[in-house]
Amino acid sequence: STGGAVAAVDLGATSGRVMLGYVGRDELRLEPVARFPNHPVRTIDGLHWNILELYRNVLAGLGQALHDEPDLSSIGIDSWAVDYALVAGDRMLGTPFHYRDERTSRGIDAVHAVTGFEELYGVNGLQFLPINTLYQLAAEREGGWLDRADSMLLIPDLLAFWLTGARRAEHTNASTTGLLDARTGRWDTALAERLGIPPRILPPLAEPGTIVGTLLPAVVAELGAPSALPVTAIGSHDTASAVVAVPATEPEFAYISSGTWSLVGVELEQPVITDASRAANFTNESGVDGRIRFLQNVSGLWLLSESVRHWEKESGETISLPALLAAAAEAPAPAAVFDAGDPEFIPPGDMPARISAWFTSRGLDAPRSRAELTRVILESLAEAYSHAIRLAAELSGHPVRVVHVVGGGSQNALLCQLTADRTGLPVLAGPVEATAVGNVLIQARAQGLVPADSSLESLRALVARVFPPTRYSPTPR
Ligand code: ADP
Ligand code: LRH
Repeated sequence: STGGAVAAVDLGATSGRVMLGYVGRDELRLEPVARFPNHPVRTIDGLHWNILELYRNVLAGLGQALHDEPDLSSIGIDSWAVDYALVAGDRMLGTPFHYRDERTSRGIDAVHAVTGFEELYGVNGLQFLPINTLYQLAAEREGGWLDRADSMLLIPDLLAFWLTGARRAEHTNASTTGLLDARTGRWDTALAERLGIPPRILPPLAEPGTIVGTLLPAVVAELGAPSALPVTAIGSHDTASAVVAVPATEPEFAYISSGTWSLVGVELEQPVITDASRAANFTNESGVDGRIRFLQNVSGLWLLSESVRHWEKESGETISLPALLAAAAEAPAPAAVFDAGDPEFIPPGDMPARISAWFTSRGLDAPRSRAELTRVILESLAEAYSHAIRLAAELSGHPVRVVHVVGGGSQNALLCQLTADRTGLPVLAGPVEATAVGNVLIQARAQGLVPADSSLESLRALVARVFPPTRYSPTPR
């Protein structure tokens, strides 16, 4: 093989992994090195990520990766979006909050007291979501935390800082903060100032494919790494990396990046920021190579995983996901679906009760068993996908003839089939680890393991050859 190896760190809200990626002209191979759960922790001041535990697992995984493959040429890091640490000098100010923490509701009032949603959307082009970084930062203002900080580092940028000492804001993830101007791609420092967010805490932007820095001496010693090993900026927003690895072979596709959340949309060259896209609550996030991810965040398998978590806590049993999905496939199709994107389903809690209440409060029959509840979650997600794909095509004028599903949820055959049925379009499922694949590919291109001028289309063709997707056709009616 003429290729080389890179390491991808991919942290999802459900689990994290470190993978080795081997890439050459016609070669693409991923080897899992470490996988670890991501359990948030509630303390007296709210819900947090266990960031040190995650970092410990990342270091252990990278050490293992270097043991397995001493010729590693680069490291790339991605995670879920919007969350951050405040940093003063080398010190992290407190433990990062989880985007599902309740304090965001205070931030929404604080932001909208200064600027209306319409004006905000005109700048950042983002769907209204209570989790967006600017609402979180606005909630920190009262505590005086922002005055103490000299940097706000998004989660992948924080880990890159710990590994290299360099403070950057990778562009794709920065676009989820709400503080980036969607047209210029720069921080809107005037907006930040008006919201009481000191512009000095917004780090210089880094583009995917550029070098963030090389490992600090202490990290080199701990990992047994070569001293010049670089951290390369990739699409550090996990969804941006997942979209890079969609195995599309023709341009008229929609994608669903399916994990804890479902991100449903199309890829565009230019943002769509119109009254209609605002009314439809569509987001324009930055993609790799200057592309726009025009999508809607319609909640996701969180609805199911949080239900399972509740049932397991209540009963003390361990629930098998494959068995539950098999039972859901046998359950009758529900007469009605619920709005999977309703913000009332964002906070953690008794999800089965919340979903049942959605039906009973409208005079509808609630699901009567775990299988029925699972079925109605999947039907509701599929309906939301279908709606979002139709809107994405209408609002952007981008035709859609096939739907690609990538991520952990692409293994859910029932959900893929329901998506094909409700959209009336063929669904192509996989790869499961699309995010890590996209992470690996952008590092590989930066390192010259594939030609430096490889387009996303040629990278996607390689993914399609190596990870042929599973096809689901709409059931004829
Ligand atoms: P994240 O990146 O948000 O952590 P993933 O892409 O890892 O999420 O996807 C996690 C989801 O994948 C789980 O919530 C689960 O619903 C789904 N999943 C994982 N394994 C399977 C499986 N064997 N069959 C069906 N679905 C699965
Ligand atoms: C998916 C994801 C999504 C965001 C959410 C916070 O993991 O990054 O794109 O909306 O997490």
